[in-house]
Amino acid sequence: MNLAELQRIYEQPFFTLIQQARAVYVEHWKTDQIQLCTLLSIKTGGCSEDCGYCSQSARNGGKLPLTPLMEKCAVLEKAKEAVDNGSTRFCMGAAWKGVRDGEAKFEHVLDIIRDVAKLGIEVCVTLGNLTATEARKLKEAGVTSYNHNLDTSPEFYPKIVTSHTYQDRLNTIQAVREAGMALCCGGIIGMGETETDRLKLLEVLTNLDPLPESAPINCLVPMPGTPMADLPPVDIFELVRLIATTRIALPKAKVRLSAGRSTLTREAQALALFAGANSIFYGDRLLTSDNPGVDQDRELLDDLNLVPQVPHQSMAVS
Ligand code: SAM
Ligand code: DTB
Ligand code: SF4
Repeated sequence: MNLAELQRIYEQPFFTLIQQARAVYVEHWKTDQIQLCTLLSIKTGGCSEDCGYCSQSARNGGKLPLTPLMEKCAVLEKAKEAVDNGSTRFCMGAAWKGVRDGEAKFEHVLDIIRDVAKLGIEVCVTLGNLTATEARKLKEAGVTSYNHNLDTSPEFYPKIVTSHTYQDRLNTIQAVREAGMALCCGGIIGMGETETDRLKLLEVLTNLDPLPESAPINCLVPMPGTPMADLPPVDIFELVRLIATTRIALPKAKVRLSAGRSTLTREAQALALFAGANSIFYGDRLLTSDNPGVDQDRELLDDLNLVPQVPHQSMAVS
C-alpha cells in the first residue's frame, strides 16, 4: 500500500475505521482468541547502540543493572513457566547491535534455542543485526520467528538512532526472509514522530515481500536516563487508529499490542483488542520495564470473554 491509501483508511471517521478493521479481523481470525507471548531479556544493558528510546543503550546514562548472557538452565526454566502459563510464543531479547557466526555468545544462544524449541512453543528471538549465515543457523536451531523492528519512518529514524541505519535494519530483514524464518516487525509510537511517520512505517511494512507475519505496536515506555524519559503518553485514539489501520493493511498478521500496556486503562486495551490487536505480552516484565501482572491480564481476558490461543498443531509438546 502507499501512503495515500493508508492515509485514506486512517483518516476515516473513528467509528467507520474501527468497524472496517473489525470486519477484516472477523474475516481472518478467531476473534475470541488472543496469543499470549512471554518475553525474556537474556542479556540486558550495555548495548553499543544509541537508540533514543532504549534503557539498554550504554550511551543512555540510566541506572540499569547489567546482566550478562543468561545460562541455558535459567532460560529453560522461564520458557517452561511460559508454556505452563498458556503462552504459545517465547521471545528472547538481547541488548546487542547484532550477532556474528563463530562468536561464543552466538553458539551459546544457538544452544539455548535448540532446547527451548523442544518445549513445543514458538521460538522468537531478537538479537539485532544478522547476515545470511547467522540467520540460517538460527533457523536450523529452531527459531520460528525473528523480531526486528523498523520502529518508525525512514525519515524519522535518523532522529532517534545514529549508530546504525534504516538500511541496516532492512538488510537484516532480508537475511531473516532468505533463511525462511517468519518476521515480526513493527514499531514504537510516542517518540515525537508525526502520525504521518507512523503511516510511513506501515507503508514500508506493507511493501515487504513476503509481508510480516507479525506486527508489534509498542507505545513508548519512557525509560529514566533516556532522552525520551519525559515524553508524554500517546493519545489513545491515535493508538487505536493505528492498530485498526494495521489490521486492515496486514489482515493476516498478528497485530501485537506490545509495550506500554501498563499505562493503558482496561477500557483502552479492550478498544485496541476490538480494533484488531490479537496478541499481548504476558507476564510481569517486558525486557527492562513492567507489564501488567498475570492476574490482572487473566481478569481482563475473562471480562472480555477472550481465551488464550491454542498452540498450533505442529507444536506438540515433547
Ligand atoms: N537489540 C535488538 C534490536 O534493537 O533489535 C533487540 C532488542 S530491542 C530492545 C527490541 C525492540 O524493543 C526495539 O526495536 C523497540 O521496538 C522495542 N523497545 C525498546 N525499548 C522500548 C521502549 N522504551 N518503549 C517501547 N518499545 C521499546
Ligand atoms: C517488541 O516489539 N516489543 C518488545 C519485543 N519486541 C522485544 C520489547 C518491548 C521493550 C519495552 C521496553 C523494555 O522493557 O525495556
Ligand atoms: Fe541496543 Fe536494541 Fe536497545 Fe538499540 S534497541 S540500544 S540495538 S538493545
